[in-house]
Amino acid sequence: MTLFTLEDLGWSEHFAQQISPPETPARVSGVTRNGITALALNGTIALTTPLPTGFYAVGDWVTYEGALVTRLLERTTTIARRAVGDTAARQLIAANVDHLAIVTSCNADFNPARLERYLALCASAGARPLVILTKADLASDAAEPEILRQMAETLAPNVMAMKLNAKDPSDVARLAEFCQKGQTLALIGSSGVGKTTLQNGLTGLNEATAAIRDDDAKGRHTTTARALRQTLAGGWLIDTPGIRELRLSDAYDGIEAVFADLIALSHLCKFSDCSHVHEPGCAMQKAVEEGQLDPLRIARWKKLLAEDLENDASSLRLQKRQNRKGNKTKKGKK
Ligand SMILES: Nc1nc2c(ncn2[C@@H]2O[C@H](COP(=O)(O)OP(=O)(O)OP(=O)(O)O)[C@@H](O)[C@H]2O)c(=O)[nH]1
Ligand SMILES: [Mg+2]
Repeated sequence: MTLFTLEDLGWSEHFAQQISPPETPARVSGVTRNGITALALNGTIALTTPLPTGFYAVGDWVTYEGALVTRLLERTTTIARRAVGDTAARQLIAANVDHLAIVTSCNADFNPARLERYLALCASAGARPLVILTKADLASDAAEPEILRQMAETLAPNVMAMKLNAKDPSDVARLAEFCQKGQTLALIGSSGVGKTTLQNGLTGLNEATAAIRDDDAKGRHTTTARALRQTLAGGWLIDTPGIRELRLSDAYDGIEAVFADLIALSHLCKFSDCSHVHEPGCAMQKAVEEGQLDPLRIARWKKLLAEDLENDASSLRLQKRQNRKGNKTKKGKK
């Protein structure tokens, strides 16, 4: 019995041109250390992989034969971050996502620097960003959610921000247009902001959610695995575990896209190597003086650029270390 068509699963020309008969595609719906689950035309299948499973992301398209993955198809978008710990490795979060919903709540979680970081990740992945401000119903000042929503829309070009109550079905229905047939929406953000609450509203599932802690309003990291689920609107949703601290990986393009306003201003500075601190003729300082630009935005941009440089340096160090190890192994074999 056929449960899905490839189009139902989000298949498109981009993937069709990568395979030829008799290859059979399936879409990755879950990844564990030991294997992956995928959605095929007749339902969910368990697959083993020739590569470590960390090479696959929820949302990926693969081809398979029997119970073995034969090929990973080139992605349209890759949502990835720098792995936790002292490593330059990239950790995959999701793949082939059309819209990335950056979820934050109208409480202490709202933080422009954090949102810019997520927006840079989204831009470097090539996905379309959405900022979702949950818990609008809990705001102590009724005007605050709208103020935060408008602020979120100023943090990068072409960002749409929505404020809502994730527990209210009519509010959640506003997100259905981003996860209709063939469309994939991923939810990302800190723990406790309401990602799974949104997922449950959009899919009709009843996955565990948990109240945030009373003392610091932080979440309890209730969701522990990424999963691809079908929405009531006929599309796909990827819920993800809460992120403690997002570190960007290889995100220079994304940072440039988010801070396009500052880059445009920097071209107007008198000196091409202006540091935007004290030089005469600095267009950024002028914009600050005229009240057109928040000086904190400049500071946040510089911080992300510095972090990106440091990431490049540590990736290079990692690469060199791996090359040295490789050379030693080769020598040992002689
Ligand atoms: N009043 C209200 N409560 C909400 C809203 N969104 C989420 N909550 C509550 O906030 C708590 C955390 O929600 P979850 O959906 O578990 O959060 P999460 O982002 O999935 O958290 P992790 O899985 O830990 O990453 C739950 O008690 C939800 O009921 C909202 O918009 N309004
Ligand atoms: Mg959750």
